[in-house]
Amino acid sequence: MRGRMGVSVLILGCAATIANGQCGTFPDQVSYSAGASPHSVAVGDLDGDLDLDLAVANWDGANVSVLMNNSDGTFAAPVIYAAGTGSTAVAVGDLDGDLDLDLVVVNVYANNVSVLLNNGDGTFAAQVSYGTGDAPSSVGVGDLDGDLDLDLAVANFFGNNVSVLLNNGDGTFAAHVIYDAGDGSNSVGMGDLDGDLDLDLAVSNINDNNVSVLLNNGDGTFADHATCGVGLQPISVAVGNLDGDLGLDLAVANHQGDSVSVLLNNGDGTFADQVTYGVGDGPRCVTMGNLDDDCDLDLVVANWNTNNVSVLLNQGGGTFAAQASYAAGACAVSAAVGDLDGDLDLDLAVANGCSSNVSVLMNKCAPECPADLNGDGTVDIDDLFEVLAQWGPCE
Ligand SMILES: [Ca+2]
Ligand SMILES: [Ca+2]
Ligand SMILES: [Ca+2]
Ligand SMILES: [Ca+2]
Repeated sequence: MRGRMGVSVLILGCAATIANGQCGTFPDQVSYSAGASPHSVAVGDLDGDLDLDLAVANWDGANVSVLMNNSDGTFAAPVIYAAGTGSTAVAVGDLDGDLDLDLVVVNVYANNVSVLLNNGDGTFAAQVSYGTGDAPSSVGVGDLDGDLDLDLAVANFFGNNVSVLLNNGDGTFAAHVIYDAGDGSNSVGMGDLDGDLDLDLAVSNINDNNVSVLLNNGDGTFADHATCGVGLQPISVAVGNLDGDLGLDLAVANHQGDSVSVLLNNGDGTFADQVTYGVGDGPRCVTMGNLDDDCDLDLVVANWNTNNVSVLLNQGGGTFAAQASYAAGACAVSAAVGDLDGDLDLDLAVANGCSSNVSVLMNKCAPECPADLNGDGTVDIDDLFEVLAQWGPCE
């Protein structure tokens, strides 16, 4: 969630056509125990065995759970590592440059972030914590100063600002530097918004009903922000190229508005007026991925009050079809996208804040015509042969 850089989101190559119906449906969930009040989930290959594992920040647990993929999209029991009080967000990235993925956890009550370095096998060293602003609530990971290591940007809810923590090159971090954002800064996304090859920041401000855009001066310092109006109580922002032209666009989940705002980049880091789309009740998180394999990015929104996720498929050009909703668990609060079962489409993992688990929803292709078993667009004798070929007791 929250616009993590490509470290945790796997965007697959795409095909020109979709065979036999619409992929990007998620009819079934399987839940896995995670921890006490999961609030954030991130995806990455944590143990280096080429499948995607899960990291879950647990608010009441003050810890982070790691769930290893059994290589088939099922997950082992969680292994829990201590973080700080109010663990509300987690992101993954190779912070110390040793080619494995490390964890950063945001601790809202502790006013810090926990960095947990990977031992190389998907186990993690004890946390090292770094101070942030007041009530940190979201983290983005990316190389902000262009020195080839991954830095951190943290949105501070009560601070009304964003903290930038530059990497010392070894997975330790310099003291944070504060930049003003807006009232109730609660989510940060990263991306090169103005096309000058450095990473900029987008911060949602829940009490101002807007998003602040902070452009990078090229050295990991940031200029004064500009703002863009969005919906009521923006609570999550994600960054990606939604319309396929130059310039990264924004998607914002509006908690009170029960909507997602799409802001298309004018190409220079300024944005066109929002277009809003309805989602479920009380959205808490928006993220992006090419779910239906048609070469553009779709939206996934986790809805707290309706215990589900909304999937909005991109119709091309950054306009979106009406949501389809899929059941998750109680108080769905965070969603992450990745190919969890290795079948080359993107699946969903959802953290459920009022239960102690995560939901995994595998991507399914819904047939346009169920009787067209061989997918050639016609129901005919060849489909009957498909049935005869499978004659006998079902497994
Ligand atoms: Ca793995
Ligand atoms: Ca590492
Ligand atoms: Ca850096
Ligand atoms: Ca830039």
